[in-house]
Amino acid sequence: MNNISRRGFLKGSSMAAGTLVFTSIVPMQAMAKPKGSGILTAGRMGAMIAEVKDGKLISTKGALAKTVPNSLQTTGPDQVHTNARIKYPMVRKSYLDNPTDPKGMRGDDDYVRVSWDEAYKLIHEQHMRIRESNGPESVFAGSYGWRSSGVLHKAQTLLQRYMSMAGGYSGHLGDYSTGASQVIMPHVMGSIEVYEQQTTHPVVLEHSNVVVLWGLNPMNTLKIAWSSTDESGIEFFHQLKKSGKTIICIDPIRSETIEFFGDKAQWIAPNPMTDVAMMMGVAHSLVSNNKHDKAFLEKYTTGYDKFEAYLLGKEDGIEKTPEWAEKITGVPAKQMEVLADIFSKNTTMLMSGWGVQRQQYGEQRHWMLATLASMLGQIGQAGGGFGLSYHYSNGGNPTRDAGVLPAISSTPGGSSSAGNDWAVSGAVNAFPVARIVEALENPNQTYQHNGKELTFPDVKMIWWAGGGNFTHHQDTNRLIKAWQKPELVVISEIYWTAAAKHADIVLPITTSFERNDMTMTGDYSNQHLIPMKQAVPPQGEARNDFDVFADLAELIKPGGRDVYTEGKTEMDWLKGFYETAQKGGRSARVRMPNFGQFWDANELIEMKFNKKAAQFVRHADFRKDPVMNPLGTPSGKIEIYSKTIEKYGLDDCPAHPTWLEPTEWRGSAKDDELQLMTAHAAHRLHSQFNYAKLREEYAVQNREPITINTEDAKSRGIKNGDLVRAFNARGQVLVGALVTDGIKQGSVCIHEGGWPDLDRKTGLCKNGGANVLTSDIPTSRLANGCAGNSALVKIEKYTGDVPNLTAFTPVTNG
Ligand SMILES: Nc1nc2c(c(=O)[nH]1)N[C@H]1C(S)=C(S)[C@@H](COP(=O)(O)OP(=O)(O)OC[C@H]3O[C@@H](n4cnc5c(=O)[nH]c(N)nc54)[C@H](O)[C@@H]3O)O[C@H]1N2
Ligand SMILES: Nc1nc2c(c(=O)[nH]1)N[C@H]1C(S)=C(S)[C@@H](COP(=O)(O)OP(=O)(O)OC[C@H]3O[C@@H](n4cnc5c(=O)[nH]c(N)nc54)[C@H](O)[C@@H]3O)O[C@H]1N2
Ligand SMILES: [Mo]
Repeated sequence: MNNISRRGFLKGSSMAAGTLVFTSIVPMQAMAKPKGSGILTAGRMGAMIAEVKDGKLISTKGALAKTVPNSLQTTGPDQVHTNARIKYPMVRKSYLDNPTDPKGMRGDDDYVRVSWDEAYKLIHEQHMRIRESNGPESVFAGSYGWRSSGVLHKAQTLLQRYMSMAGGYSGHLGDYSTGASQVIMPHVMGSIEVYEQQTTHPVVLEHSNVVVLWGLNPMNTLKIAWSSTDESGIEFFHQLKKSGKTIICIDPIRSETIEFFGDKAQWIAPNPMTDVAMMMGVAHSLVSNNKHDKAFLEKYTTGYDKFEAYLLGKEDGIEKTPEWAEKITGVPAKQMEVLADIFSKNTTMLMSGWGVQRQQYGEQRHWMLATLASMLGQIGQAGGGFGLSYHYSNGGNPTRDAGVLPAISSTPGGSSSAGNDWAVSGAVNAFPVARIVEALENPNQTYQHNGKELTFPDVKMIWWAGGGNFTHHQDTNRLIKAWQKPELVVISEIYWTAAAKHADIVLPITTSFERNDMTMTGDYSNQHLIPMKQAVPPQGEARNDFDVFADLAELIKPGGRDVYTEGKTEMDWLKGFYETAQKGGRSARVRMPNFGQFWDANELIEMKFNKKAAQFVRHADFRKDPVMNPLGTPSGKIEIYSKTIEKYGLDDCPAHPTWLEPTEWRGSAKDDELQLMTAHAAHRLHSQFNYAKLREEYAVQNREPITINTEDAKSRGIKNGDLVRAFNARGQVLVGALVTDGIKQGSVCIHEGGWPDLDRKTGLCKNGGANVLTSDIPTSRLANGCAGNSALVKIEKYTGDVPNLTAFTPVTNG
């Protein structure tokens, strides 16, 4: 299935860097000594030094020099030694009693400890029974999530590798992060934009006069990267702060980033979900003052005339003036006029994050941003235009000349012609990842996706490895109901998460500190190659995902293990990956030491800076010559009006950027409802580390905090530090009040990622999991993206008995 891979862009971006001609003697690439002494390893949060004493991991610290500390780098000991870990394979009691017709509810049963062999046997028998009677489509292995980094121990890929040997599976399309934008942007720009190299940091620092942070919080979100952070992004924003440039932050919350900029930036707080109206207010002001770049629009875009007719009210009778936008956004009209003036007079870089598109009608946000940038005429110009990945994986850090690591593939041998007689088959069906509950509720039903009619599979078995679907998915209570539908749910996990507590079979998995692996840093930069060395032995009976699936492959048919592992051990695989990187590096004049030398040195490799790549300007080629370098859209130009989308005939995604009034937003709020935002947390990676000591940095009375505007708190008799009940028709959560003027009145925020901890009697989530309250709607039928940032809630001071938190209590031998 054509799934967008987060690592797919690596190929493209290293090409963009250009390859130098191999000339004379190539010097050995620098091996860099990490800071401090200990074992060099890495995670999403960067290179780390691990300290071990008496067989225990006692500390992890960042291994690269930095200006701003990264709290997530300290979580190693908690990750390994927390009481929340799964120690042995466990089976839900009623399931073990009768696997073909179990009694009871998932999430409401005891667990029984079993041996690994018993667990394997049970899984194998039931998996094969379900597969034989219902076909490969009935087995969902689309298992999404932020499993630990590394090129070998990739939980989802390893699961798919096993499922492909078993005859195929149902998978997923897209992701939760950019579901809307990665589908709309190819129609508009011919590329997904969200996972692509940005105009570089040095170019922005040299050429941009105005930098706009339109809904991004990089000081939080750059603490991690998909592979591992190269830590350049936070340094870039540090330099930007000192640069004296005009910095404008548009966010309903005075985020950590806005706090960080202090008086060096201006904060504008629109109502959540209204950015399209705000951009239209700015666009209208450009047109009425004749400041839009007509030559650019003519040469590089198509359909602007239709959009302008809409903007000026010729289509629907409503002129999208700044005054019109003020009523929707709560931003003064004058301010939008000032922005139009500033943007058009200066080299302006419009950066945008992704929270704005994780909302109902999320497709419109970046389409309108690209339209506004087109009207400013600076796309493809040094320091101008727009960028959708400055807040993520260090977009903008120049791409290095590098030896790049490959990774294990989802089918043995890398393709279906693997030279063995196994029926190797990939995903036989795939649905948009955030539609999982809709899929469970509507087996064999058709639905619209990106102009196609697709059919949901009839899912009978689910295996989740390396994802936290009970925290990441919207409307937890609806999920719990739908979760009862399959005949078997298997979870491979490190911790007793809510998902594990709602599974039939639970398998204990190692953390990345308990195995050997490797990673690049930076996603776009390939700045370093880091050994991820094992620091401590596997804890309890935990096993590596790799070994679990290799064992199960042997049960499919004798010899299966060798097909799965290709006859290689962990270290054999790593040596092979390294040698591929080494070989690839040679063509870019990068020389790397031999594997043994590299591995023993306990040092990382810093790849070679490329001056040309450091001057990369996104869409510069297109700007230079749009005929020779057309965009990948049907017209080859930026499509402000899309005839393709017109043909789809969707009410919820018209053919040009449109202000569509959401179902749940401030404008539809009744009584004293408030709009809920669910931004990503500073001291967590989604649900990961929610149990860790870092919790003390943010928890209020040991619950997730809810950020409430001072006026909204006052009118409800809520004080800072109070326990609060937040609720709507979908559910209720217990949270702790953080009262501040740093959030737009009428809005509250509970960060995504708090582990659901539902009280069985009252249904109250005792930990404050945001998704208990969010609505499980698609962004639109174009992209079917996650719209977790769209919900109304009420809040009140909590006066009932205070329940004990059980979110992190492990299930013990029942
Ligand atoms: N309301 C709302 N909801 C959201 C969002 C939002 O903004 N608002 N954001 C969405 C976004 S962008 C995303 S990406 C998702 C994130 O959702 P996920 O990526 O699912 O979240 P994580 O908490 O990172 O889950 C990773 C899980 O994998 C486990 N794990 C780690 N390493 C390994 C391993 O090696 N093997 C195995 N088997 N397991 C491992 C961890 O213990 C953890 O439980 O959430 C989405 N949900
Ligand atoms: N520390 C940490 N870093 C992470 C993650 C994490 O969980 N923790 N998750 C990673 C992942 S998977 C992803 S996808 C990215 C997420 O990156 P994003 O999706 O960009 O992150 P969010 O925190 O959801 O939103 C960014 C900012 O947008 C603001 N915002 C929300 N709604 C609106 C709106 O309607 N209008 C405007 N103007 N602003 C709005 C929020 O207040 C927030 O400050 O981050 C990655 N980095
Ligand atoms: Mo994400």
